[in-house]
Amino acid sequence: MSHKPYQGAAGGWAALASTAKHLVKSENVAKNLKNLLNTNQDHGFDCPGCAWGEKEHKATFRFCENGAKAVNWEASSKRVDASFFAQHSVQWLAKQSDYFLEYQGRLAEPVVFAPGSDHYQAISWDDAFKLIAEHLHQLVSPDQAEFYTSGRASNEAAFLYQLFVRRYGTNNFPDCSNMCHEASGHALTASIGIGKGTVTIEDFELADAIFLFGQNPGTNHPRMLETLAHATQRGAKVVAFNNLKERGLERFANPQKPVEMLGGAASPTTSHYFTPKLGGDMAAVRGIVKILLERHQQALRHGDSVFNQAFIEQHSQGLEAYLIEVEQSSWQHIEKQSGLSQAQLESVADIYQQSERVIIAWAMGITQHKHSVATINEITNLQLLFGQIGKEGAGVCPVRGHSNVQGDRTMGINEKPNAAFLKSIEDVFGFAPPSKPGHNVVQAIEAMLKGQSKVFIGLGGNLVAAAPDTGLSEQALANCELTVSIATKLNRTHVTPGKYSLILPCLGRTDVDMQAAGPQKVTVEDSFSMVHASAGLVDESADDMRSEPAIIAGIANAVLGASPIDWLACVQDYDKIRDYIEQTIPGFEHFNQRIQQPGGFYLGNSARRREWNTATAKAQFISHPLPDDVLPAEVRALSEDQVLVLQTLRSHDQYNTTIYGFEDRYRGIYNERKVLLINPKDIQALGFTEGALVDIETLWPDTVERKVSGFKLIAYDIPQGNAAAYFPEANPLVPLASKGDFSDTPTSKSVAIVLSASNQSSIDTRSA
Ligand SMILES: Nc1nc2c(c(=O)[nH]1)N[C@H]1C(S)=C(S)[C@@H](COP(=O)(O)OP(=O)(O)OC[C@H]3O[C@@H](n4cnc5c(=O)[nH]c(N)nc54)[C@H](O)[C@@H]3O)O[C@H]1N2
Ligand SMILES: Nc1nc2c(c(=O)[nH]1)N[C@H]1C(S)=C(S)[C@@H](COP(=O)(O)OP(=O)(O)OC[C@H]3O[C@@H](n4cnc5c(=O)[nH]c(N)nc54)[C@H](O)[C@@H]3O)O[C@H]1N2
Ligand SMILES: [Mo]
Repeated sequence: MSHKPYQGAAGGWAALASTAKHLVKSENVAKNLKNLLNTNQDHGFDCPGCAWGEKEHKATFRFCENGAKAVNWEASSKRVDASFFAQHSVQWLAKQSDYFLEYQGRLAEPVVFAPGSDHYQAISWDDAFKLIAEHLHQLVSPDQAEFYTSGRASNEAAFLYQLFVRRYGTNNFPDCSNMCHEASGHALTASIGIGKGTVTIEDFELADAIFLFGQNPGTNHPRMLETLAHATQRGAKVVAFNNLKERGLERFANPQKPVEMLGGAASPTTSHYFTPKLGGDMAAVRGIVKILLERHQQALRHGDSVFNQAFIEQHSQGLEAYLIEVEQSSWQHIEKQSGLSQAQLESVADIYQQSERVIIAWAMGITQHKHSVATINEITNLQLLFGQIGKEGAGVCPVRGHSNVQGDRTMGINEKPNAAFLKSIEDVFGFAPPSKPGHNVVQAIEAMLKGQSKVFIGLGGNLVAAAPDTGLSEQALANCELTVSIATKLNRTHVTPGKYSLILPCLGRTDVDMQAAGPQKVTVEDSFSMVHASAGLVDESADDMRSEPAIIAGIANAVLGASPIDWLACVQDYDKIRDYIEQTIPGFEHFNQRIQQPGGFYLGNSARRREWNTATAKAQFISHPLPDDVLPAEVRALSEDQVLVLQTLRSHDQYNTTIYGFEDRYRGIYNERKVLLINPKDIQALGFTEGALVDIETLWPDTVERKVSGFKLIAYDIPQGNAAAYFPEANPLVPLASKGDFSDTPTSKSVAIVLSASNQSSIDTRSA
């Protein structure tokens, strides 16, 4: 049976049992236990799982079930070397599932794919670097190369990488954050002058209310559950807005507290739960503000106020235009788009108004829509009305994904670098970096599709599987003259090579990184702007892997030579890279000293200090009209009546494109990934039965057929008209051209689909 509703709390015994299972599966039990004990502690490594922070890096056990999976996955004892590739052709590998590819073990030596053979073959590091240099030198312009980054890269690797790429001459930095929190960065920069969250982990202990929009912490940020359970225990209100009923947002038993587990007690993680329609959150917030505005206007008549007038006057601009927009939004529009009633939103407004300190957090349910930037501006407007930014226990909190995605941006992985950053590079390194904006993910794929970009280099990640329109993304890479992947595990991108292709195996967060000056540490930044050191423990010296900084330095040295930057010298001792970072990026003063502190140091946040780095030095109320519809008009125009809006999300057993297994325990889905979660009334209305297999097709105004086949219908507690399927299986359905306003983020949480009966079996070659 593939669907069996889960009755337990999130966490608990099942989480421990699952952790044990993953320990055994990686065939490395002793080594892994040692690793887990060192995760996120003073002298261990930063968890390669999510970007949640830690209050104090002191407790004995600082890992969660899914962090354990991430550690185990990396510390596999299995190996993918040249003999593996001699056995398996690229064509054969391309037919295997994502699960199969990653489970072959750690990439162990550099390999090259070249015309004349369908197999990757061994190549020396020097020859690999030379091949890259030849290709990059051949390009007519540096803008014909794309330099992708995934958010696991350390600060040191990311800084060196951007320095190399800018010295080479382009700002083509497509990165995972273009598909992730781009809208948060854009919207917050416009609203409050800094593109990061304003809260610290301590603020969660002080908040009277925590609002969570479009986030599934039970799976994706499990360490946050403890924070939430603790908040509800001390009487704070935790209000979730989620399109689905997610178990981790209801109850939590802490697997690290045996007493709680023996007693079978589970703490509630939320006090209130609302299930808006996909893309309906902006309307929901608009409704809350509309209610509070009416209360405010009433209060004014009695010489009182509901909004924080003093804050608004001293710190903000743009209120009037915004309030006109709010007044013009009709209740009919708000209720229809949000799927929530005025009465429900009244109850939320009550909680908001009664709370002295409010945090609003969000993740992909907010950022992967067409109107994501507008939604985040709207959330920020609400916080500004009440002065809920820049005081303890309050603020805005985009909960980041990859463990160092925020740090990578701080280090300059940014296709649109600001002038101050570029000036700093010029001052420190004595060359003028390019200022013309480069490509983001969607633009990079488009440029490769057109044959304009010819070289792709990926510092981690799995672009082909993570990007929208899988068929087009595969074509884009196949069009390239050279594709290069710096990676730990085999994935779909590696088996979609360009004419030439290199796989360069690198060390991960959990590995010992030995350089001339001894074992090295790296640094990362979490969602709360805390920067701390991380040092791995697993000795991989038996294999021919190199660290990310060493690989980048090798490439840079081959392409640019040793002047004006002596790349190879930089990696002998990463203190040197950190000295460069200190000289270039504000906030990193005494970098090498400060990372000695347990738990690291706080980078600071201007908005938290109520310094608004906007053009007028004020926080901005930014007004957008509510979209008429979450789908663009030209898409609606295509549809008959039976269109559903689809979101693509993560199961409990995956890390992005890495599939650990086939259990989505909290959602009660087992042994199956090709599923479509759908309201039982929709199943009936569309003439299907539960468990039936369907083909799913996208509605989009072009001639490309976007279709996946043999997905099983699962009746689920989800609003009518909405559906959900797993990423990356559903990525072929997301049109490349369907992207967020201002952010260009693929709209992975709002895809218009229609269903038809399938004659395919649910098992295809890629999913077993
Ligand atoms: N174990 C594990 N941890 C991870 C990851 C992983 O894959 N596995 N990925 C990492 C990364 S890179 C990221 S970005 C984060 C992702 O963390 P999340 O954002 O939690 O990831 P998703 O699975 O995309 O979940 C989106 C959630 O939002 C809800 N949702 C979707 N659309 C809407 C909407 O329109 N409105 C509302 N209110 N809710 C909506 C969905 O029901 C779902 O609960 O996690 C990070 N941590
Ligand atoms: N439809 C749909 N698409 C989405 C999303 C969605 O919700 N729906 N989410 C989007 C989001 S939020 C994100 S962040 C992207 C993720 O996009 P990516 O970051 O590109 O994808 P990952 O799956 O995290 O990358 C996994 C690969 O990274 C490599 N790797 C792992 N650890 C390391 C390391 O330490 N160093 C190096 N060099 N390589 C390493 C391994 O080879 C592994 O195969 O996907 C996006 N795509
Ligand atoms: Mo992400």
